Amino acid sequence: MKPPAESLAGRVEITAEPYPFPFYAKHCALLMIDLQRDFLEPGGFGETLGNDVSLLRRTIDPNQRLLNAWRAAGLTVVHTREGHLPDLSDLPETKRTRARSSLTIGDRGPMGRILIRGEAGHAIIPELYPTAEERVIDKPGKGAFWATGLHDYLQARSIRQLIVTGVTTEVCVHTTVREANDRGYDCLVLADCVGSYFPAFHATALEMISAQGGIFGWVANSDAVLPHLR
Ligand code: C5J
Repeated sequence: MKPPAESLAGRVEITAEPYPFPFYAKHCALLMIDLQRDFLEPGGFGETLGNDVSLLRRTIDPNQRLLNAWRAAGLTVVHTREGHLPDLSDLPETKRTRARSSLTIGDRGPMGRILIRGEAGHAIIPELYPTAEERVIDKPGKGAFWATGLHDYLQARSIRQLIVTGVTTEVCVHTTVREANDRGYDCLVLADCVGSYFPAFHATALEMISAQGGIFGWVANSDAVLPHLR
């Protein structure tokens, strides 16, 4: 998807792999995937699956710096939350029965019912909490485009590019980047702002994005973006 011609004057190049990302700020949204208590705090979905949630917490500071700069620049921010309706009507049986431990989605844990909309664990972490003006997309799947209005929302705002952050790198971030790629968005994934419970998966997932000439998109660090927001 090419940005509208009148925006070309706004193009800057962000240092990235596999080559510089052509950044059109007015046509780019910051897409923050599932930075929820259920994934980053003890007692949530991530921990019930046996994961060390502290591994994701290194993403908080760089995401905060980026979000503050993005807000100050007046650009579009979209947050997503993975979760299900309280009656579980949007939860496929396959998802309920896999990725479980002693508890599964909908069971009661220390932060309320696991991965259920409106429960304490479903909320975005306080450090990155959305403002009232920022769009929050609730998604029942791993990808942010499936069964949500995200594509329509972005199209209505002439958004053609996404800077993607959040958790986890190889699950919801990767699924979303693949969905976005198929819909014609250019995606830049920020390595320091995405995280995984599995460091090896994180590294490989990022390589998979920028390999083969950027088959799914670009990878950089947030330091490469921040100077262009001032
Ligand atoms: C997972 C996600 N890992 N947000 N969800 O189940 O990546």
